Amino acid sequence: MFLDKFSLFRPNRRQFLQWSMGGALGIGGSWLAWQGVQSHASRSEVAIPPLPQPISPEATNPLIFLRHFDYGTVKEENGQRIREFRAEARTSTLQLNTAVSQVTWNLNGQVPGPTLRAKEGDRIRVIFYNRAGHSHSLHFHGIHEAEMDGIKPVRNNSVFIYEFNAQPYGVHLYHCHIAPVTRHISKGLYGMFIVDPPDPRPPADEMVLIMGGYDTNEDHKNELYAFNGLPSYYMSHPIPIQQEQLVRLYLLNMIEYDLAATFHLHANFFEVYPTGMTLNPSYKTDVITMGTAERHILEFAYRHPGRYMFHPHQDAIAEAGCMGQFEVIEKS
Ligand SMILES: [Cu+2]
Repeated sequence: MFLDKFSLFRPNRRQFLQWSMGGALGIGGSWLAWQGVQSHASRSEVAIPPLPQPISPEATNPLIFLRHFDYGTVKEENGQRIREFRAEARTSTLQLNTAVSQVTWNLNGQVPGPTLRAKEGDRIRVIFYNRAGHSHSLHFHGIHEAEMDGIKPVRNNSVFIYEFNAQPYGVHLYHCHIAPVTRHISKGLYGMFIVDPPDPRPPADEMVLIMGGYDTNEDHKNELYAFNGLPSYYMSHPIPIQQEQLVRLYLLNMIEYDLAATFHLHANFFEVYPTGMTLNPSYKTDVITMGTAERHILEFAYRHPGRYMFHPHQDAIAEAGCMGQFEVIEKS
């Protein structure tokens, strides 16, 4: 469905806030929607240490982004459950560190875009507004009809509504598919799309890590790298997790220009669920190699308290910003 002019589908103020802030309002909406997917009781079995204070509440904060899942607005139409998401392509400047800022093409003002989440079989509707200044699109991985494949440009100031069934279950992604795709992805227009299996996975501390690269001088190479948008952020702001708590990590490699990136976890081993498309792990390791757009579920728990790093084992990539730490809090 194509709506030629943005003015034909101008959101009201509340809708705009819901999809643009992604922060306080978005989290509230997501929490309500979550209850349709997983019972309250099972979630309460999971120990998640509080985040350090003070912390900015925006979804652009990597510590908030990490555990923030957007379940959309649930609607019933003709007896079918629909999850409706609102996404706006924008152009905005992101301060990568004290010295470097980058003009990003992004979704809802954040890099990566919001993590969209649904259950297998849900009908997904993504109302995509392009207000970025030039053409973009949203191409979802998964199974859908050709006209919903997101390779057609959506012009500036127009709207396209992507609608399809969420299938199959797994860790998927979305990204802009306008040429040159390498540039549109590396400038920030991508995010994760999680499709949960019909029977939920066991309770765990669930989080998202997306590896990305920034070509800051347009030389078709990456000068900086990041987990969840900001270089080295989790080095200075370690992710608190609890000792012996099962962590379920949804991991995606969105680094362009480099053929592959590895992911290594210190002082531990993780179970691998390839593309998140299995209910049982395939193998156990402590380094995994991923091409661009490859993604997996990793599960692990830490036996000992303390700080443990994670990073690609291509150390040049790690040292240019793709590096972080878990802070394992002693179980009380
Ligand atoms: Cu684009």
